Amino acid sequence: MKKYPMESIRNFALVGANGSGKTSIAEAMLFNAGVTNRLGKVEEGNTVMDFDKDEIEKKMSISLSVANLEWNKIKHNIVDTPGYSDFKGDLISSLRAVETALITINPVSGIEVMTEQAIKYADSIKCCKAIIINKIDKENAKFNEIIEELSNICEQVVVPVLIPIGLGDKFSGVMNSIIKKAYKGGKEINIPEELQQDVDNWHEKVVEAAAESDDSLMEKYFDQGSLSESEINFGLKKSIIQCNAIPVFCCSATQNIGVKETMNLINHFFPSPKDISEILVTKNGEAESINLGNYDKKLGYVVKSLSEPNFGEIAIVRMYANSLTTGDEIEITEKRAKDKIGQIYYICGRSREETTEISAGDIGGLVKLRNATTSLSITEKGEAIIVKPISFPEPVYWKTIKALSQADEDKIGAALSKITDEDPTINFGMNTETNENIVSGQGEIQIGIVQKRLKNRYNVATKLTEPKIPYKETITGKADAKYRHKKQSGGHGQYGEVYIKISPRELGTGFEFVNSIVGGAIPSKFIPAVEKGIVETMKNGILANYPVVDICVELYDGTFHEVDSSELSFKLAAHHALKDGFMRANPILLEPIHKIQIVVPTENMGDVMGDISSRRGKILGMSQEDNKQVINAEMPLSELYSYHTSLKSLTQGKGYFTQKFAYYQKLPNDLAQKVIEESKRGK
Ligand SMILES: Nc1nc2c(ncn2[C@@H]2O[C@H](COP(=O)(O)OP(=O)(O)O)[C@@H](O)[C@H]2O)c(=O)[nH]1
Ligand SMILES: [Mg+2]
Repeated sequence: MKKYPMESIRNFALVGANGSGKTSIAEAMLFNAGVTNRLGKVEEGNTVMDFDKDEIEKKMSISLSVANLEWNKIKHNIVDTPGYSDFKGDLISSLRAVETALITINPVSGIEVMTEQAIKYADSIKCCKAIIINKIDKENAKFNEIIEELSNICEQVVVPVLIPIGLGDKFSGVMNSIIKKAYKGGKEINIPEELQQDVDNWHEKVVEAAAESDDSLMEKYFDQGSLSESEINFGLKKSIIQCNAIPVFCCSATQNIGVKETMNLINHFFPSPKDISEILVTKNGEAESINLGNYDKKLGYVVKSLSEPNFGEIAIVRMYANSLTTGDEIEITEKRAKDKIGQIYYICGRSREETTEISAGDIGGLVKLRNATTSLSITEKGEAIIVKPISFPEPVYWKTIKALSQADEDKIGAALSKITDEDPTINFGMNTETNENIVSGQGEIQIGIVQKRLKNRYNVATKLTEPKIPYKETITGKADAKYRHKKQSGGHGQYGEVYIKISPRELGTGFEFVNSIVGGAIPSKFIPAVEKGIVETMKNGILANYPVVDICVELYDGTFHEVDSSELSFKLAAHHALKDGFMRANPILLEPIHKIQIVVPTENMGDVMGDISSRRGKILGMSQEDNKQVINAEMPLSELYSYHTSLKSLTQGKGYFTQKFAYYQKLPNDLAQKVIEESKRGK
């Protein structure tokens, strides 16, 4: 397999909304480069990138995949990503592995949620951007309107460099605004008269963007009103690399119009790994930037790890500095764990080609590594560097997961830990308060796929149910209580008596035990048993079997018996005294409240606000951002569990939210009554 120097590599990720044609564009590129000899179709399930069984069945990408091709001596590493917000973990991960985000737009639906999120994530890690407006052959496709919309939402200057000749069924070719030339069927043609003005206008824009990248170009542009072709090329590329300009292309992936011209422009204008030598890292926990040119250790990043029985275990890796070779010893920074490099491959969809190294700047696959899982960094021992760190979003969707057959219950943990290794946005763990296994993530589709994979890969059938709420119990009043535990059964008896005062503490401050016994009313050796009796009773709950929190128990008196008193007797006395006193001290249930931030299109505001209040939510503030509203609110967890589904349906999929636990608060009496009754029934 051929090795490419850094300057001959272009790494880019196809990102953007579902159905905008990312997989189809990759397919057309691979076909044009001769990697495939026919143009696969997503609907027919024969594309290079959507090779997974679930992807073929659903006719959409659900996991990122990579492919490579050579175009005019330049190697393109293409990362195709899923466009559903449920899989935004893959979007985030892919952008950390490439120099350029190629954001795909469907010109009929315009700027969608995932388009904006892709732009935002790319900006947050200073990933260069380019945009491709696909599906120009579709009825009602727009171009100029999309450019205008993009100019409004992007911080950078948006410069159309490939402009469509005709829209919808009249789409027949493209024009290059840099060199002012038109192409149809791969051949140069004259620019159609009616489009001459457009090309001239866009050309002006390109020249301005190029001039702005460099002082000397700017001067020349002011003096002479124009720049030479090589100056434009130099300036525009610099602007793109500095994240000051976003070039826009257009195409029809399925008709393969504009794709070759796009590939030419990728060669010319996308940065090579050599062009971006400064990258952000954290080293020993501190944020810093390093210059890869001077960095003499191995540095890489695991874009995605896959463990599919039919496909094997493979980690897709982007090398940033130096090359990885078979036999190398590496360290996975986040786990501080060692691994040894075995076989190395270049990956193209489902197929692989064996090689001996992944050189700096390139992307390849490593097999049988134990620790190299999605989003982790590869370093040398003791380096402790994390590449382009970014946090993955908190879950917005939760389910309790249970094996259908009790025998499989033990298998769930190991199988899920493999599945969650592939996607850091999926979480799995036991909620020790409710004793349930909870799987959580970014949405229904993602968790549905998890369930499917458990069945297909590990043969574990499961059921998903709504998780229980981890309520807690506390009191709002004070009470005095005493209890004498006395038992005489033949020989040795049991005896212990305690007097306690219980009072509420501020929420969140925990439990306090005060021993104010004086004069040996209870011998000190039995005091720990009293506290233990209290703590155990609190753990199991009194009102409705939820743990008791934030109370103070003062042990102030008691009696004992020389022979019959024992630790057990005092534990039992404490248990009964607490139960009795607690019920007389105005017990209440507490429920978890989460802070949420919701982003919705302005036209859905009314419905969304109504829904928040019907979910006992509280609005904390609102602000307008472009054509959207950002709502800060609080919502009880019991209502949050179903919120993802509801918000999606209220906003036709356009609304989204993030959330975080905030605090516990009193559950209203009517609801508390229901919970108490349910708990009694469950007993
Ligand atoms: N008419 C037309 N359809 C397209 C084009 N590109 C993709 N499609 C279709 O749009 C659908 C979604 O495409 P896909 O590549 O899966 O989009 P992705 O979700 O962004 O990967 C598929 O049915 C494609 O055949 C295009 O340029 N023109
Ligand atoms: Mg796709």
